[in-house]
Amino acid sequence: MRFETRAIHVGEEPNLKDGGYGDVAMPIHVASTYARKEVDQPTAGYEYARTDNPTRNALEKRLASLEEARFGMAFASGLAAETSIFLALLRANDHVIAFDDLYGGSRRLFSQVFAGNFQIHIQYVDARHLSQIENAIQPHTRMIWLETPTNPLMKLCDIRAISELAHSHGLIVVVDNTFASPYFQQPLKLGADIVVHSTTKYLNGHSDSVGGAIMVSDETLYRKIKFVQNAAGAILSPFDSFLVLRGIKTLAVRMRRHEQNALAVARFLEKHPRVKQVYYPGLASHPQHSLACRQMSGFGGMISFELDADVKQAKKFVESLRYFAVAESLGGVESLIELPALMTHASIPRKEREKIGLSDALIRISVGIENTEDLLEDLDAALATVF
Ligand code: P1T
Repeated sequence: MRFETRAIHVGEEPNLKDGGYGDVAMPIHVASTYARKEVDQPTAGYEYARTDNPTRNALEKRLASLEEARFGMAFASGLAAETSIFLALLRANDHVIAFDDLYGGSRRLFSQVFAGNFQIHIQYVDARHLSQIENAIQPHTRMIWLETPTNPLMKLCDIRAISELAHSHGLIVVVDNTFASPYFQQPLKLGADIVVHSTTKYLNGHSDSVGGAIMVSDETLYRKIKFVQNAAGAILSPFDSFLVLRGIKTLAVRMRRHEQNALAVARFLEKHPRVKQVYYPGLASHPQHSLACRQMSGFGGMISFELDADVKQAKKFVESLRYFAVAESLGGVESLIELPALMTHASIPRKEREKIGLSDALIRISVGIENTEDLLEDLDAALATVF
């Protein structure tokens, strides 16, 4: 099965035997527990819904198939998935090398919870440069944590080269693949060990569910993380599992349309005289455009940019738009816009933001799948209002 077919069928095959009804959509199994005929023999393998639930298991099978992984696990949020990786694989005094441009909530979790309370040492480096990762490796280093493209500055890192370096030192490579989605990038195939997603974004795609996912092929890693999924219990609910199963069916068509609109918006912005800088890996002007062409099969729907303006004017611009809601999050069918320094990345200290080039006036767009002309006209009109 190719990607589009797996996205519709895997995990949701109609059951036409054993008294099955032949449902073409997976039922939402709501039971919290499962009755047994015999005390020590769970019926049909299910015991308690934190451990396993048929609706969540169906989604987990599909999630694995999208990244061509052997195993998938669904969590209550992207950050719950990230937390489960740390709990499963790291101990006090371990050292983690992380890309310095990450979702603000991930940096907050790493710096304020795991470094702050659990003595896990996090070192942020510019992972665009392999030498920076190489120089950061220490005897206690266990893991390299990457986003590519990054949130919000759309920087890329070379997953294959970093994985080769990491494995020569016995390190685990984690890639947060939320921005690209498995439709445009499959990190496990490039050598990464673990893929993590916020399913809140493209995988669900409709801004109506918060969730997270982990995909792995190594069985030892799977067993450790699966143990924590049950032991710590940050699982995705049956209803949210249903929503994500449903959302994924249209992932391929949505991603192509997100990209088509994003390319049009990026080109429009790049040509506008009051736009200083556009960060989109699909533009030839992006410094890592050739890496994007090599590593990704498409460039996605996320763009960030700088107006030739101060924060006040940037705020006025985003508040003047008609179709772009001013909101955190991304990856839904509707276009969203925000100022990362004041919203999604406000928890990162200003000095740290400045170090990575995240200015107060940076604007980030999650380009939706609306009509392209409507979006361009809206942006044009808002720019005219400000300037
Ligand atoms: O929100 P949650 O489902 O817990 O996912 C966290 C997360 C993880 N990784 C990336 C790359 C993300 O972008 C996010 C969440 N990001 C936003 C809410 C945002 O607006 O950037």
